[in-house]
Amino acid sequence: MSKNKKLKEGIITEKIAGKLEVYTFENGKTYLGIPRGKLRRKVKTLYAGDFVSGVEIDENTFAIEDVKERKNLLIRPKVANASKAIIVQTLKRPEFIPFLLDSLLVAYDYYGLDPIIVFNKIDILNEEEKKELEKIKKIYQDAGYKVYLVSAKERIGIEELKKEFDKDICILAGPSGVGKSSILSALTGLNLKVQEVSEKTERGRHTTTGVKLYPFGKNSFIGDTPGFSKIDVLEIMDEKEVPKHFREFLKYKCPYKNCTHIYEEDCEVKKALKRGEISLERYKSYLKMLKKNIPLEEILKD
Ligand SMILES: Nc1nc2c(ncn2[C@@H]2O[C@H](COP(=O)(O)OP(=O)(O)OP(=O)(O)O)[C@@H](O)[C@H]2O)c(=O)[nH]1
Ligand SMILES: [Mg+2]
Ligand SMILES: [Zn+2]
Repeated sequence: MSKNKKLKEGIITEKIAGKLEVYTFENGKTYLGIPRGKLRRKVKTLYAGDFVSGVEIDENTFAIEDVKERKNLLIRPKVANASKAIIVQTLKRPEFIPFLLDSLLVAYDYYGLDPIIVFNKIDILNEEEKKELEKIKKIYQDAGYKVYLVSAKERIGIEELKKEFDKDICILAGPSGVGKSSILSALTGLNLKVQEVSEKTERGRHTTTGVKLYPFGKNSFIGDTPGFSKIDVLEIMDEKEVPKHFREFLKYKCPYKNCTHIYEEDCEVKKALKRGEISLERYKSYLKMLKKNIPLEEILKD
């Protein structure tokens, strides 16, 4: 690096086919980022969300000299240093899958992100479905999570949701077709690419193909991310970690230090489950995450 050039601070906002986009904080300009050989030997790969420093080579190119140590690196979606995850779901189109939401809540909590739940597309629900969604909302609120019901299309609840994007990097995550890009467009006024959910399968079409961070407010970013429909928490953490990230379990003190809340007698979580204080659906997700093929009746007996 030439000695007379001052290092500039920036952040990787996008990575497409190995090409990095760098946003510089000084002037909010974006460049094609080229990591120096020295840096490439230090860290194998850079991801969206990585804080970097380097020099402007020309109007379009930025040589990346260094990268800050990461606070975290999510696998799904692949993004570094996120502080908050806004998990987007729909009751229908596509159909709500509690197990996926529950797995995401565990995974993001484990990474130290603050997970928030958003149900989008409330404009397409009939009265009965609205009631069903209210019940689901209550389950998650009682478990200890914030839940928003919104419509990106009708701009319902978007202003309230805006207040949640108050950290340096907030990401929108969830299955394909739930409206992550649509919510981002509604929040920012940008016009991102969106696509109809398939009528036949009721699934999204994976319209967003990579993570992209958009500047939002003062030095904060919202990440649009590709949809995904599977996550295995045991690929991320040890099975002993899983119960620590079911927020409603933490309210109960079991007599055993590392209670699995499955096999132990006198388990306070199981007692709460029997009393109806913990949702059966959530507990079913817990067993499934741990790949325990135990029928609920077995747990609830006596
Ligand atoms: N009725 C209704 N449709 C919506 C709403 N939000 C999004 N959509 C539609 O849902 C479809 C999918 O929206 P996207 O924003 O592309 O969904 P996505 O989550 O970004 O999907 P991927 O990029 O594939 O992960 C589009 O046809 C949107 O117009 C909403 O609030 N109401
Ligand atoms: Mg999208
Ligand atoms: Zn227990």
